[in-house]
Amino acid sequence: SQQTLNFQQRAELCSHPVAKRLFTIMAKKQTNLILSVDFTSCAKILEIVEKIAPYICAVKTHIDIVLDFNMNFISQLVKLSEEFNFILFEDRKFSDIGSTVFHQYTGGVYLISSWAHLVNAHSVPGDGVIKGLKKSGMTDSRACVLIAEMSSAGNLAEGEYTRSTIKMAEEHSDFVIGFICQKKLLSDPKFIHMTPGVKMSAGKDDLGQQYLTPEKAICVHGSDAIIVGRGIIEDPDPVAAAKNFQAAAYAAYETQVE
Ligand code: BMP
Repeated sequence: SQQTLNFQQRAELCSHPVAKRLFTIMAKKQTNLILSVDFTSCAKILEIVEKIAPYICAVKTHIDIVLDFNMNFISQLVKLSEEFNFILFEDRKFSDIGSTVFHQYTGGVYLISSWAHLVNAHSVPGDGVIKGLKKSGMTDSRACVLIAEMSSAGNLAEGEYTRSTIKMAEEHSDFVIGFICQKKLLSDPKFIHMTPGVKMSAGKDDLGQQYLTPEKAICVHGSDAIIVGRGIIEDPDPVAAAKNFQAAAYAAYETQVE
């Protein structure tokens, strides 16, 4: 899966501001590493993000696992994302009818649309889920990636489901900028492929997660960016671990471009 365009060239092709910004960051900071900061305290999240920020293009949150959530925390996270130039990606996995999703996105405690540049959604409800997000997200120039495949054992996102998800993304390319997937799905260089389930060695956890290496995800499967959680946040030296993932993933990307 030779990808001839580099991240900078892909940034130039993109008209969506979030896609453009993300590819620009990846080129400028030389990183296709997304940190999945799955801690449950604001202080721990901010502490690790501040240290690892130079080596990442995006921070992926699970905001609903944070025990002491507050909007001041969000202000600090937004400030870090501006200072260190990375995208805020809330891994909310929206999966309901459009009307419900609109409220989950814009309201409740977390006010996700007010701070998350990028969110993701399952395609299982049909494209109403995208329309619900677009209703607010389009005006704020936010973006979404669709979950076309999953890393977990026995998941149902394959075959016709994945193909229909790709079609849905193409039909909503004014808001959907790419995929959560295990491999490259579309040759259109404007779409970004992000792959979770990545560690330095292949394997699994005891709850169904399955891991690929950065090299396999990018060189063999043709993905663009890796999403790493425990491989970094549970490492005794998370900064060194992040540097290793950044170096491995970026070197893998460099073998794929001219
Ligand atoms: P870890 O690297 O610790 O296994 O974490 C992976 C992260 O990516 C988790 O936050 C999980 O919710 C997310 N994720 C995943 O693992 N597989 C998918 O298919 C989709 C995900 O969003």
